[in-house]
Amino acid sequence: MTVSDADPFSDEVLAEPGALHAELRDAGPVVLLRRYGVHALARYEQVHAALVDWQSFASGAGVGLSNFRREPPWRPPSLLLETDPPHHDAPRVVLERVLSPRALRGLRARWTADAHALVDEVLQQEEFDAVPALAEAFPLRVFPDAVGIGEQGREHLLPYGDHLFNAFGPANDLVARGNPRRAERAAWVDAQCARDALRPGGFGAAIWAAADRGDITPAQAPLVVRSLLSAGVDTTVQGLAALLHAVATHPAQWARLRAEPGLARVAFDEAVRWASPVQVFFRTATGEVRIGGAVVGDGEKILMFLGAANRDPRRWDRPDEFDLTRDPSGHVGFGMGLHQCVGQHVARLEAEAVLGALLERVGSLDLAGTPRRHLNNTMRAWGSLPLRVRRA
Ligand code: OVV
Repeated sequence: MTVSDADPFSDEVLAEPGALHAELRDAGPVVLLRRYGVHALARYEQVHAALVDWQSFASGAGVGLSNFRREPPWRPPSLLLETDPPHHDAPRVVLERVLSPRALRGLRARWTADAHALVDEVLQQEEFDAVPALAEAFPLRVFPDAVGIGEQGREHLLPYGDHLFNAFGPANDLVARGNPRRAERAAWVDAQCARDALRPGGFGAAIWAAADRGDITPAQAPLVVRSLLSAGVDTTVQGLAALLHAVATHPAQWARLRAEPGLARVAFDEAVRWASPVQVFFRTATGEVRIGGAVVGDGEKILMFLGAANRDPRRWDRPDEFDLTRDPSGHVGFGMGLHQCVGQHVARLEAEAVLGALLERVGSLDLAGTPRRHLNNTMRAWGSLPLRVRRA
């Protein structure tokens, strides 16, 4: 089996992972990362195959580097992300219903109006940093209200998510920096998940209503709410940031969108493919698992490079181009199979609202300075994205 001494979680690789991704894809269908003692998949074919084979590639021992069979998780495991069938299924069905396109219908008009209001505020200036001003501001304006949590303490949401996504990786500096406040932030998040903390009419209340019907137990309900607060903020922030970066650096694609605003949804999915805001997740082998002629032993961790799969030239033509004429469906930026992102309709609705409002108001947009990465062990993120806009 091919072996690599590379560290995918070093600052250098996190900032610019493309070269390592190409190296790992070309090295073979599976590569042993000696530094961490894990097997890595970087080609689309093997990443896709692992994602859809939950029997061989389990999530129940955690989807980070840490193996819950050998060390205790830093927080009670997610009932969605860090479980396998059959335990996974009841919470999944409940959340699928709560976040279904049908259940979201009532939000579209309000979120579109909210996006227009935000974009009008932001466009008071010709230059602004699109990370705080749009990518963070919009999800924070609409999503906590949609879940139904209180106003106090919302500043914990982004750092909680940032630490959570760091904690899927190795215990490096990024994790160490989040550790001092992680208990405080986790306690705040957990408190928001209680029945009494959640306003009627929101996603949180809908989850508790499912517990009242017996679809999940009352003990499961707060953990399902926690999944919304864990997975629903940083991911949409960075999905939006990826989309804004993509259109700001591809003027021809922006012009195409202006001519055909109905392409907004494709633009978001192509941005998720192109940038892969969630770069990696792990699985754990259940028994001996064959991958491309190699055998991975029982209980061993397997690192899936979603971002590398989404740019694998074996699967995509001109993979490094952000191109609205391609069909990005089949990308693994939302995962695939049983655990595929349950919140993707929420993410798409947010992105459509923001991009739609921008397309109505903005003639051209360009980078106004050098964008800055925000390093995270799991997410490919922007910390700053200076934009210059001209109104339509
Ligand atoms: C996909 C994802 C990321 C982070 C947390 C969770 C899910 C969760 O279910 O808590």
